[in-house]
Amino acid sequence: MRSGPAARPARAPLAVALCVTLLMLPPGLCAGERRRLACSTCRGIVDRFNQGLADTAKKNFGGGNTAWEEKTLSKYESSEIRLVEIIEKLCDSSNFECNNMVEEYEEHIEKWWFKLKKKYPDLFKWFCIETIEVCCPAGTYGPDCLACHGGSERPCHGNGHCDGDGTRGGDGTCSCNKEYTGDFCLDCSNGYYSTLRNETHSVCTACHAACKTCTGSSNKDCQDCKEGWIKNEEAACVDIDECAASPCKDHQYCLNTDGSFSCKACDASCIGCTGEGSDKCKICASGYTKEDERCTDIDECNLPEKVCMKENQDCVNTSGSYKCVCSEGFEEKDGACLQMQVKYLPVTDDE
Ligand SMILES: [Ca+2]
Repeated sequence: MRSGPAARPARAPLAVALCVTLLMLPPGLCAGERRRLACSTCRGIVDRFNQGLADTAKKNFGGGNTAWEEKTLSKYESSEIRLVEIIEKLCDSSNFECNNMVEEYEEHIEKWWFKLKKKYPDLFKWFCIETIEVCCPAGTYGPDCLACHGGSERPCHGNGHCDGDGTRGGDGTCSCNKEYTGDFCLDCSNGYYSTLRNETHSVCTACHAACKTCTGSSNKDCQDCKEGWIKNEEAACVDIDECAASPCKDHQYCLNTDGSFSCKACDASCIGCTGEGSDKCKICASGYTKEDERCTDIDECNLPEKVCMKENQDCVNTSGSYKCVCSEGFEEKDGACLQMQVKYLPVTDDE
């Protein structure tokens, strides 16, 4: 079951909003949208009514089963009190359309409650479709509830959505699911092929990833190859190895993928590379040297020749380089490492 008044027709919510708010628009333009909205409002009301029935049933059938209680309850069951309780909760106070509809047709709801609900237990059908005529039976559309394209039994042959289905709006045309196309959603879209087709049913199945269009499931059944694929000697669509043409930049390596390729950055230790990682460098970047087929960081601080020459200076090795920093207790001043001036902070009471 659909929940609450939010259950609007999926199509054109913006158009609905525009038509509801911009009343200066030509009325003809919005009539269809207004009719869709009216049905969705009515459906929301019936949903809330049924919710109200369930809520009041729970509330009042909790106790024992003495004769007195049964009599009182059965009286409550069809009482005006219960109806009023339910009607009060049919619309959120901010829902103008809903409150309007309930106010306009409250007498009908009362008549159904007191006289007709035994004979017509389906409130949606009685109220929304047959009495105030804002909805249509499923599979039909428009002011006169005509059958959707493909018939009211299985609109759009079960492969799409009928415009205005179940409302007094729309034009009954089909919006097909992505696998299907055509006025009746019987034909297969590009990238799909037919696995079943008879008078009433059509089933389309996805082609192989290599095909743009196809007649079967394998890459040999392609009519046209998708971009990034090419026909081989056996007339099968196979991946193009774009990397063979070296399409990437100097600091990148090429990664071939099915139907495509990508350029990825080389490791920081490389100048040029053939793949991911420091073992795929063409040449090692400065600060790195080849060790066990890998470009490995040079520890400049451990070289026989000292690299940090100044007095009171330490060497710190970094990836691909090194830094010279002043030793602990020394600070840099005018390019030299000088003893730090220790400042004594005034001691406060808090500490
Ligand atoms: Ca490729």
